[in-house]
Order: sequence, then structure tokens, then C-alpha cells
Amino acid sequence: MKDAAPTTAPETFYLKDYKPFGFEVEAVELTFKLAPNSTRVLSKIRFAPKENAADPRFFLHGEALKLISAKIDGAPVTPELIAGGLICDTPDTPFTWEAEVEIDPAANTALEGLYMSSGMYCTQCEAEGFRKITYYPDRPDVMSTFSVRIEGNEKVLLSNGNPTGSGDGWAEWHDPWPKPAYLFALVAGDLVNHPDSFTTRSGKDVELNIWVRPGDEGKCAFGMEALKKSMKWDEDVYGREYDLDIFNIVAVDDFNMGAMENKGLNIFNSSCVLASPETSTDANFERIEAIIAHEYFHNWTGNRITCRDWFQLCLKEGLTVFRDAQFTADMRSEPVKRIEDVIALRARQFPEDNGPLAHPPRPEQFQEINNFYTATVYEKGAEVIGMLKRLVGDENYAAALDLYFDRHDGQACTIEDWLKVFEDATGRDLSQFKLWYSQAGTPRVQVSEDYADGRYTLTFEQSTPPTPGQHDKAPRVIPIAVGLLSPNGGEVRATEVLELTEAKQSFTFDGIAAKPVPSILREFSAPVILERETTNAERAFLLAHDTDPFNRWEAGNALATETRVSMVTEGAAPDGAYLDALEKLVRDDTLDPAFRALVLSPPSQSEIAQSLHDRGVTPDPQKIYDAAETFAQTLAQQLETSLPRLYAATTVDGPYQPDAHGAGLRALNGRILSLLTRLDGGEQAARQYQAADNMTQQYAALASLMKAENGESQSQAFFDQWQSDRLVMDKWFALQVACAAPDAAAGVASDLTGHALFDMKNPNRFRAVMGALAGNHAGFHHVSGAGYQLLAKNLIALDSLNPQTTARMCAAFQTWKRYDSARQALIRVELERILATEGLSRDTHEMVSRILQG
Ligand code: 0A1
Ligand code: ZN
Repeated sequence: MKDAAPTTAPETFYLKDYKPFGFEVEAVELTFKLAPNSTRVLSKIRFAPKENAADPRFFLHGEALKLISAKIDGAPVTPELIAGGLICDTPDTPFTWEAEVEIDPAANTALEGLYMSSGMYCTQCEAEGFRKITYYPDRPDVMSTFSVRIEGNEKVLLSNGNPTGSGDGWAEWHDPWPKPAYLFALVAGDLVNHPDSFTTRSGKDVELNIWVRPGDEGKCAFGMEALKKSMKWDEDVYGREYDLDIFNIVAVDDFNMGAMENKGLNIFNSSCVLASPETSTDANFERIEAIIAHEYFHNWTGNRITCRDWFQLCLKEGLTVFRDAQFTADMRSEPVKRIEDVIALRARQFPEDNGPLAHPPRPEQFQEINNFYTATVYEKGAEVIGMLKRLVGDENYAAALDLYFDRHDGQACTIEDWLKVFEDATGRDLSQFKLWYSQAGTPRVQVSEDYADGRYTLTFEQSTPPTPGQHDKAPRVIPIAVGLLSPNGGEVRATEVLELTEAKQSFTFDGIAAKPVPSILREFSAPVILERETTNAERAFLLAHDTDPFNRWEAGNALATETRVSMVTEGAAPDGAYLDALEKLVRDDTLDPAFRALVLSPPSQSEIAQSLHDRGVTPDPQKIYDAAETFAQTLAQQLETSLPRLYAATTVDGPYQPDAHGAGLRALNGRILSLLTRLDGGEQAARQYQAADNMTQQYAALASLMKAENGESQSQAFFDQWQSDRLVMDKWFALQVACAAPDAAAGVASDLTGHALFDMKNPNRFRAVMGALAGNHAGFHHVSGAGYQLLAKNLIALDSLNPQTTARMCAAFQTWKRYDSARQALIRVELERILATEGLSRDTHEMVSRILQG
């Protein structure tokens, strides 16, 4: 399935052009007669023209549909088929539209609309996939009830809402809650279920199921527990109860994203729901718990209250990410979750915000909305809500959310509606705060300090660099959480939130006996880049003494960056004071092991490249790689005598449990093993590999061995053991590329694309290889250009099959302007080669053009 080739520039859609649909949709009835290559979809839809409609034209979206017949009030009509849909003359009074179309799910490799995955039928309709199922006003502000009849020979026939009847070869479903078409879902297959139930706080029994392919039943228990915890948490924390008799989750192998919140019928990428100790790592367990929660929380923030148009995507996504982060913090550790989120934000969102793809959390234009399911919309969208909560306080936040649910239940809303609720609940004017939704780019905040006569002053200056299409930026409201420490480590001022609203602003603290050490931007209270002249001694002091765990980690992270930068730029040796501080920390048993593991985890090589670029130094990926290796080797030597004891002390006894404490210990143990492997050549790792009864330890051992180029036999054993497990094989594919040396990475990835188990049509497998290549910083950016060429070649090959996944992976090139002119020239050739591909999808065309232009 190919999207139409853009012959001229593809159409651009603008937020300012929004017009409501000219008709109410009162009820939708759909009948599916399933057949792999020729599914028939019959629709019967009750429309009522709106009075004084801004756009009275009866236009229904439709793509890749074969229209068999159409009727209005029972009489055949001949609609005019136009680009992207059809138009038809209609009566002035309410009428019934009926259409029959034919579609080809088996040929649908784009995985949007109705498609087949491992023999089962499934759907993906967000954002604009429903138009590939039938003619319909496929826009989120058109909400209706849906009744669905499925006819097919599969054992399990599912759709949204509650089941209303079934028999041999058919099933019927009715969803009483009006919803936009992007939340429609259908699944049909020979599936098995892991059943359970949940009683809501008002006493309603809800049937719960996780549906999987036979053989995967043993991997559902953890996901089911996560679902029940999410249901309870949303009742306890947000007062939100589930609203249908049944909640179904289905695992599918071929899926472009993580999961989808279809009403009452969530569809998951199998990698985001299936879990077992033998096949999933601790990180997988944590992610699965979070994604199940995320999709479940959408039932209120997304489904009951949805978006008016796709420009408002962060209304549901930012809020739902914020809610799932709160949930994970409650289930696990608040500081650890915050540190993990900031690491991810800096790795994924900062490069976006500071490069050619920069856009505001609420974009004002797009060509292909699928290209805007970004870290900016999701993660920065969540950061904006975190700032809002910090500014208004917890109680006001809770009151505003109650008002939001009361006022907007059943509606399709905007960011203006969202902010108005906060203004009404708190009496605060949020017009300046709103800039966070309309301005792109990460603000820089420069800090200077002054101390005299017991008065301490902090002065902040904010500015945001220009981003594509946005040059001059007004100052934003930035909440900066600050604490002051005395020189001997005690806290002289507990955390308070300073509200920076001007371009330059000072805050004074009186009655401070000695010049304090400031701890600024505690908990990472705003998604900004803090710039402050400070010393490594002060950073080391904060690493040892800060009472805010986030800033404690942040001080270590800054030291880690500084030492690598001076290793790269001056050929310096690793900073001894920092190594001493790390040694002390790692041995400190009073500290949470998960926290210690994070402090021991180096900043990514891509982050170091960005740091160098920010300082006006052109990054050399090979030198950054060499510095990382030297640092790790020096740290291992420094810790030499304590590593065996530390390894033993962090080894978890007893059967594997995916709980936060055990996971933290294993994370630390894994870091120690990787250092130990640098000294013992892999003896301990080989023993661990042999003895491991869970994937976390098996994988950690294998990764350490492969990194040491001493894991060939274990890698083969791993392959032999797991070759029939799709998800574990994704790990194996990714690890081959991730562990490859810089000059070997592209070759390893290229060979893997010829492996019998490589399947480009499966997004997980494609991402395992090509995502790992893009993530191997020194390998991808190897001076030969082989990494760039291989990725481009594979993106071109994938584009005609799956434009969405292709376009998302183009982002690997977004940082290209950081590098030297030779590398830039190599990348430009590849980007231009992609753009010149005949029949290139609209998705990829938009991404590559933006990257080239920015
Ligand atoms: N709304 C889902 C993510 C999602 C978006 C688009 C998809 O297909 C193009 C699929 C899923 C979520 O936030 O989880
Ligand atoms: Zn979401």
C-alpha cells in the first residue's frame, strides 16, 4: 500500500483554518464481512445538517477504498469521488447515509486502517486511519455512538464497547459513549485470553481480558496486574472510574507505535504488553506497566474528553504522559522516575527542539499529522503540565482537573479550554504561560549570583534561540525550584519555587549567614537549559550533599560531561576528584541502588556531542567514543579491589521478581559487571550468563561480553535458545549492532538485513536493526559514511511499504548540522537521495524536507 506520490508540494494544513463539520453524526452502524483480500464494509450513518454551518458541504474522507454502492434514505446515489474522499448532494433534513466499500487488509503493509498481522485482523485508526476503512468524516471533533457487526470465521471477534450478541461466525458490539472515529477498533483472530475482573469503587464488575496468540498466554499476568493497578490508581488519585462492562487488550506483532487507546479495546504492540521473567528485562517490565497505565488513563484524558483537531494532540498526550509518570513514581521511586524522564527528555526532545524539526507542543501547521507524534508533543507536553501544577500548587491542580472533567466530559477540546479551566479554578491569568504551547525551542536560563551582608541574590536571564519559522520569542513563565545549602552541607533554605516571568529578573534571600551553595532547578522544575559558571568542586559538593536527589544526580551528570569534554578537547585524563566521588557513592549502601546505578551510567555519546557543539567545538564521534572507553577503563581500574565485593553485594538472591527494589539492585549489579568485564576479560560475565534464570541478568551478561568482543559463543547460544521468540530476537538483533565497534557497526547492520529472520515489514525488527545503528553514535557517524548510506538505503526500501515507520526513523538525521562539513556533505547526499525517490510518501517527504531546510 503506497500513499500517493507528492507530484507538487503536498498540502499543508493550518490550525487557523479550523471549521466545524457541517453535520451532526447521530449514530453509526457498521458491518464487516471479513476476507483477507476483499473485506466488505457496510456503513449506515444518521446525519443531521447543522443550522448555519460554516462549511455546509457533505464531504466524507476516504482513501484506498473501492466504493461498491451508496444510498441516501434508501435511494441509490452517485457521489463524486475527489482527492481524499467524496462529496454528495444531501437533503436539508436529517438523513441516513449507507455505503458499501471493499478493502484489502492483507495488502496493507502500512499498518494503518484494517490490516493483518500474523494471520489476525486488527485496526489502527489514529490519527487518520478510519478513512481507509470506510467513507466518514474522519476528524476528532465528530463524535458518535458506534454499533458494529463482525462476520468472520475467526474464533474471536472484538470491537469497542460492550458485546450485544454473538453466534457462529458473527458478533455484535455497541459502544454507548460517543467517540471520534480514531478510537474505533476491530480485532478478529484465533486468539486466547488471560481473563480477570475488576470491581470499580461504585461496585460495578468489569470483565478484563488480555488477548494473545496461542503460546503467549504465559506472558499476560504482569500486564493484567498493571491494568488493575492503573484502574485503582485513577480512582484514588483522579476520581476516575471505568465506564464499560468490559475492557479488552490485544497484543499484535506488527504495530507502528507502542499501543493505542481505542475505547474499551486497547491494541498493543506485543513488545509493550507481553512479559515474563525469562524473556523480559526489568526495563521491559517498567515500560509495560507504564504503557498499560498510559493507554488506560486515556479513557478519560483522550476518550471521554478528546481533541477538537489534531493540532491539539498534546491536550490528550501531554496530560496522559504526565499522569502515567505520576503513576510510575507512585508505584516505584519518585526521584528515580524523574531522573529517567529527564535523561529521556534530553536524549529525544532536546535534539528535536534545538534542530530542524523543532515545533511547539501545539504545532500550527502540518502536512502529515503522523509526523507529529513526537517527543515535543508527548514529553514536553507533559513537562508543561508539570510546570502548571508546580505554579498553581497540588490542591489547585486537583480542583482544576475536577472542573475539566465536569465541564468537558463528552467534548472535543482545545488548549484554550484546558487553560481556561485552570484560570477559572485559580483566578490566575495564564496568558503568558500559554507561550509554552505556541513557542518552539528550549529556553536557555543564565544564572549569576551575588552575596553581601547576609543577602544572597540570584539573577536569571532567559532567552530562546530561533527555531524554524519562529525568530523573536517573548519571555516565558519559568518555575525554578531553588534550595540553598550551607558550605558544610546543611540546608539553609528549603526548596521554594521562583517564578521567572521577565527576560532578566533577580530574587533575593535575606538573613543568610554565609555564602550558600545554590541548588537550582530542583526536580528539573522546567524543561530548560541552565547555564551557570561554576566549578567542579561545587558540583562535587552537590553530588555529595544536595538534599534534592534529582540535583544530586544532575551534579554527577555535569561532572561526567565536563570530564569527557576536557578529555576530548584537551586530551586530559579523567578527572580524579570525580572518580573519587563516584567510588564513594557506589560504595554507599545507604543510597538507593537504582539511584547509584543512574549516577554510574555515563551520559550518552550523542549528549556529549551536543555539549561540544554548544561550546562551539565540532564533535568528533570517534574521539567521543574513545573518551568514553578510556573513562570506563579508568573507573574500572580505580574500583578494582572493590568490584568483586560490590558485585556480590548487589546480586539479588531468590527467585526473580520484577519489583522496583530488585530492579534497582540488578541495574547497579549490571553496571558493576560491565566494569568488572573490563578487568577480568569476561570471566564473571560468562558465569553469570551460564547461571542466569532471568532475561535481565542473561542480557546484562551477554551485553558485557559482546562489548568486550568476547561473547561469540554466548551470542550463538542466545540465538539458539530464543530463535522462535520474536521479542527476544529483537533484543538479539539490536545488541549485535549496539555492541559493534565504530568501524564495524554499519557492516554488522548490513549483514543482519540479510539474515533469515530479518523482516522489514515488521516495525519492531526494522527498528531493532536500524534504530540500533542510529543509536550507535560513533558507528552511525563513522567517517566513511557507511552508516548514513545503509540507513538511507533501508529507509527508501521501507517507504513504499510503511511510510509511518520510515518517516519516524528519518529523525536519526536531525542532528546533522552538529558535525563537520565532510559528514554534513555525506548526510546531505543521502537526504537528497531519499527525497528524489520516485513515489516517496507524504510522510517521509515532509520529514526529509524539514531536516534539509532547517
Ligand atoms: N495514541 C497512542 C499512540 C499512537 C499514535 C498513533 C498511532 O498510529 C499512527 C498509534 C498509536 C498513544 O499515545 O499511546
Ligand atoms: Zn497517548
